[in-house]
Amino acid sequence: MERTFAIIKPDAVAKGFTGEILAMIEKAGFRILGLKRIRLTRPQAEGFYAVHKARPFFEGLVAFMTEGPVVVLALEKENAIADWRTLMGATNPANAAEGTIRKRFAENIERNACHGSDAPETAAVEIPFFFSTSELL
Ligand code: FUP
Repeated sequence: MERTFAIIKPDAVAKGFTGEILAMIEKAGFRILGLKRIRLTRPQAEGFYAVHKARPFFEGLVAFMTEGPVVVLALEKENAIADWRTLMGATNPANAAEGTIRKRFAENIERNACHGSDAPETAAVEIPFFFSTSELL
């Protein structure tokens, strides 16, 4: 079993896609270990995306991620990291495959509906960023 970290981003939450995305997650065989609906603070968003700090899109990304509530999730499944990235689709929804979350729900490369860890080392940092061990059931 592998764990990954996911976010349903402010665009998708605001447009009322939380339920449909959670249904896609469960239908794809992920077990939801942890789930909360929160609004990221600026320090949280800056810390979470620290790896992108030097990128030109950083400020816009932080502004977007703090504009409204998100749903943070810890997911478990065999091959969870790769399978969740497949279900999300390409970062830019213009390149995302049919049936993926980003193809269905994302607006553009920035307002792209969801996040997923890109490697085991990333998941190992991102899950504890939002969940304590006792919140993972
Ligand atoms: P992903 O792993 O698919 O979420 O994509 P990246 O780690 O490459 O990018 C993280 C986030 O930065 C994206 F979800 C959206 C944002 N981003 C932009 O806003 N513009 C870009 O050109 C690239 C990424």
